[in-house]
Amino acid sequence: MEERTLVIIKPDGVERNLTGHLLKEFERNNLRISRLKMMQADMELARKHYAELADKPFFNKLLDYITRGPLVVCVIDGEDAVNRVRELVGDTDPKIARPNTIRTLYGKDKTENTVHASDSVESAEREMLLWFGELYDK
Ligand code: YYY
Ligand code: MG
Repeated sequence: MEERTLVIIKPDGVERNLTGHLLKEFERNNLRISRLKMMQADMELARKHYAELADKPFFNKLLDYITRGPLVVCVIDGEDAVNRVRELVGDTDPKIARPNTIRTLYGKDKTENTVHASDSVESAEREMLLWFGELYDK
């Protein structure tokens, strides 16, 4: 099914000049970038984005990291886009992700793992509204 998903190139990716390379990885895999912006998240936005993790011991560390510098937020479209993007991005922990995923190749650790990708169509809708302030038609 044709889907849309939200992808964020996180601060460690932008800091290490990986933005162009990572965007190209998605395009190379026949996924389409339909929205794109660079911005810095404030604490309020970061807290909303990661709301489901609020009770985790790493929550404050995660908020400090995700707000520390510019990030690139995009909407990516394509057939089965949510799962295909998650496959390209790999496991949360770069150490256990499959070989050749973005996180195995570039992630530093379980927090600084270079890219965010929505985990479901419902999460994607919520996150697109949060980051772009618009609802998308199905
Ligand atoms: O969806 P995904 O990003 O792969 O992982 P989540 O379990 O949703 O966690 C979101 C985010 O939280 C993860 O990308 C880094 C951070 N995090 C962390 O800092 N430490 C952990 N032990 C687990 C997750
Ligand atoms: Mg997640």
